[in-house]
Amino acid sequence: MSEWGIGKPVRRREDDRFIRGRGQYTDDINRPNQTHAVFVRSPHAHALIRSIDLEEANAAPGVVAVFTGKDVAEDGLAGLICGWTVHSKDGSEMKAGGHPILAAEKVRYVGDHVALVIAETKAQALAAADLVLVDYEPLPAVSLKNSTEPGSAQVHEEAPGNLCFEWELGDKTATEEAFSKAARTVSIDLANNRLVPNAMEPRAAIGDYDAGRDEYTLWTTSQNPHVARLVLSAFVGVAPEHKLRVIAPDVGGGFGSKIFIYPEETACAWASKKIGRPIKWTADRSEAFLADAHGRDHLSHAELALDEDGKFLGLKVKTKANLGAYLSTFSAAVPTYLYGTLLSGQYDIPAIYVEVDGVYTTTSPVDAYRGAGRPEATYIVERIVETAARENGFDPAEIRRMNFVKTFPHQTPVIMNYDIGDFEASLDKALEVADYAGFPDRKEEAAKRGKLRGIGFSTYIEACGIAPSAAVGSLGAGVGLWESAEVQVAPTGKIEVFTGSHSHGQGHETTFAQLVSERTGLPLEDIEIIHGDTGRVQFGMGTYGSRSGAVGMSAIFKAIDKVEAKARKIAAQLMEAAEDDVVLENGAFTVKGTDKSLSWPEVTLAAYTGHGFDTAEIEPGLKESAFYDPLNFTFPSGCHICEIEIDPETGVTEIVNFTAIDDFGTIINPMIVEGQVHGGLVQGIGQALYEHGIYDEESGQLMTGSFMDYCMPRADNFPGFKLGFTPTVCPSNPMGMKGCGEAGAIGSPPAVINAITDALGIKDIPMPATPARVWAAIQNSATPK
Ligand code: MCN
Repeated sequence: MSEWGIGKPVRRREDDRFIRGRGQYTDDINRPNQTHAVFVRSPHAHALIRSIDLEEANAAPGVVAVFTGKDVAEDGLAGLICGWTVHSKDGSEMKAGGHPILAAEKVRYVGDHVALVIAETKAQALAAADLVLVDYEPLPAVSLKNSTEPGSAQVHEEAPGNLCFEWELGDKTATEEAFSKAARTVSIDLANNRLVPNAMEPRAAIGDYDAGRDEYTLWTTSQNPHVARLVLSAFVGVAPEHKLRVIAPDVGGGFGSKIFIYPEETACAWASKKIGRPIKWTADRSEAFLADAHGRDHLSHAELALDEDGKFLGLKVKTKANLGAYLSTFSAAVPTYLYGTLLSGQYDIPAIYVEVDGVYTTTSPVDAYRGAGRPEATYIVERIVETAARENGFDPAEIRRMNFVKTFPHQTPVIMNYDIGDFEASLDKALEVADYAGFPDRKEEAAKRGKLRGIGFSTYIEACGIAPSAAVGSLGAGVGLWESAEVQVAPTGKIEVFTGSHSHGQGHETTFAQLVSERTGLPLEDIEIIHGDTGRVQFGMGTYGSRSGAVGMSAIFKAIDKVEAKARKIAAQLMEAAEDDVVLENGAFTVKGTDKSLSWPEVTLAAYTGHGFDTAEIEPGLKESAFYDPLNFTFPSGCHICEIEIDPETGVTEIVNFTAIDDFGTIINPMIVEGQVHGGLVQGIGQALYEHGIYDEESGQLMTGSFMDYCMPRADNFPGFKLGFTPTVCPSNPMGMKGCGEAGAIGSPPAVINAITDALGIKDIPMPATPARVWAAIQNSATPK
C-alpha cells in the first residue's frame, strides 16, 4: 500500500498555489489585443422592449461594438436550452419558453441581458453601457405566490398560467388508501427559502476567435467545460464542436451555479468573431447576485400517515417550485427527479405520492445549488417526521429508528433502489457523540442562565454520483452521465491522468492522485491530474451531484486496470515469466515466489523502446482510456444532531453543538472529506439561520442584492463540528465510495429548525430563522419553554 494512498489524510497539493496567490483564474488571463465587455441589464422585472437606441453608446470613447438581441437573431443563434425534459401528469411535455442570449422583445427579470457593450477598457464599456437607451413598457411582476393566480401576468406565452409542468410521482391511490387506514396523521406547510450561491470567484469569460484557423477558444468559470462546448455548438450554434475549445482553468467555487450555460459566456464567444478580437467579461458581485442561477425556493404542503405505534404508512406532498424567468440548463430536473425521488428519506414508507408544479416567475432562473432538490426533500421528510414525533408523544430518535429501512437493497415507492446503508449505526453513534442522554440536564442548566435550549435531529439520505445511463436516461436526461478518463504513462514512468471531472475546490488533484498512487506505488509528485480543457481531455460530463469520486475516479480506476494489464504483460516477457505470476506491488513488478523484479520505470521505459518484448504481439506505448457508467447512484446518508441556545431577549440563536455522523462508503482522504462536510454544514446552517434571496412581490426587485442585505454565515457563527463516519462499502463502484460534497448542506437545515422549534415549543418557524423571526415567535407563543 502506498503511503499516499487510499485513506491517508494527505494535504491538498493544489493549496500550495492557491494559498500563495499562484492560481490562474479566468480573470487572471489576458489575451493580446483584448477588449472588455459589459452587459446592459434590465432594471425591470418584466417589461416589453419598445426600442433600443445605440447611437450615443456607439459614439462613446473606446467603444468597439454594441450588440443586441437583433444581432444575435440575425446570426441565427438559437437560445439556451434546458437539458432535461419533464412531462406533466397528462403526458404533455414541459412548456419551455425561449431563453435568448440577449433579450429582444421582452425582459423577464431584473438583470436580464439586453445589450452587450464592448470597449477598449472595462471603464469605457461601463460608461458606454449607461448610454444605451432602452425604452421599456413595464408589465406586472410575477412572484412564486401569485404566479398561478387567475389574472397573473404571463412570463412566457408558451406557458399558460405560468405553469411549465405539473409533475407527479408515486402511487396516488395507494397513498390515499394508506391515509384512510391511518390511526394518526400530521401535516405541515413548509417554505424552502431562496438562496444565492455566492461562490468566492464570480463568473468570468474570455472569448477569443482565431481567424487564421477559424477556431474559437472560450476560457470560462465552468464546472463542466465539455458540456458547455456541446451546448454551445450543437444547440446554440456558436461554432462546430471541433472548432470550439472550452477551458475552465482554476475555478474559485461553484456550488452548482457554474454548471449552467449562461448568456454572458455564450455572447463573449460569439461576439469575438464579430469584432475579430478577444473579449473579456468578469462579473462584479452585484451582477452575480442578479444573474447567477439561484437555488431552492419551494412552497410545500406535506402530510404523513402513521399507525397507532408510529409506523409510517404513507406520505403526500404537494410542492410549488420556482423556476425563475427561464429554464436553466438543469432546472427542470431539480424540483422533480432530484427531489421527489428522495422523499422516502431513510424510511420504509409503503406509499408516497408527490405533485410538483414548476412555475415561471419574473426572478432570476432557479437551478441546482449544493444538494439540488435533495435538501428540499430532506427538509420535508425530516420536518414532518419531527412533527409526527412531537404531536404524538414519540421520542424523535426512536420514531426514526422504528421506521428506518433495515434491509438492503430496498426499493422505495419513488424510483430509488437503496443499495446499502446502516442508518441505525449512524444514529447510535450520533446519539453518543452528541450526548443525547445528557440533553435534559443541559437544558435545565441553560434555563438557569435565562437561555432556551433545543435539540434537533436529521437523518438524511441523498442520491449522488448522478450518472447511471440506465436510470438517468429514462428519468428525462436523455443521456447517461458517465465519466471518462485517460491514463498516459511517460517512458520515465510518470503519469498524466486526463479526467472529465472538474475540480473547483474539491481537491481532485490530491484525491485522484492518491488513487493512482495506491494502484501504482508512485509518489504523488510523479502523478499529474489534468482536467478542465476540452483541448486536452477528450470528453467529460463535469462535476456536480457529488459524482467525481464515485464516477470520475472509477473511470480512472478502469483505465489503470488496462494500463496495469498491459504493463504486466510486458514485464512478464521482460522477466521471461508467465503473465499470471507477475504482480504489481509497491511500485515494482515481481514474479511470485522468486526474487525477480523490475521497477515501474524499467517496465514503462521498455514499453516505449520496445526492447525485451515482442512488439508484434504487444503494441508499444502505455496509454489507456476508459468510460465508466455505474449501475446505480450512490446513497450517502447520516445523522445530524444540532443543539442550540436562544437568547429570548434578542432572538439570537447560537449553535452550541453540531454532530454529523455520515456514511460516505470508503473514504479516500479523510481530511478532504471533513473539509467538504464543514463547507456543506456551513451552507446548510446558513440556509437555516441567515441566507435569504428576497424579491419584492410588487416590483420584482431583488431586495437582497448585496452582502449588506444577504447575510452570509461567518466562521464565528459556528462551534467546532463533531464529525464521525460509519461507512458501508458502496457496491456500485470499484472503490466502494459514496459522494460527500453535498451531504452537509442536505442534512443540516432540518436539524437546525428542529432544534429551534424544540427550544421554542412551536410547530414551525420559516427559514432563515433570523433573530427577528425567533423573537417574534417568542412573543407570539403562549408558553415559550
Ligand atoms: N472524497 C473522498 N472519499 C469519499 C468521497 C469523496 O475522499 N468517500 C473526495 C473526492 O475524491 C473529492 C471530494 O472528496 O476530492 C469531493 O468528492 P465528491 O463527493 O465526489 O464530490 P465532487 O468532487 O463531485 O464535487 C461536487 C460537490 C458538489 S455537487 C458541490 S455543489 C460542491 C462540493 O462538491 N461544490 C463545491 N464541494 C465544493 N467544495 C468547494 N470548495 N467548492 C465548491 O464549489
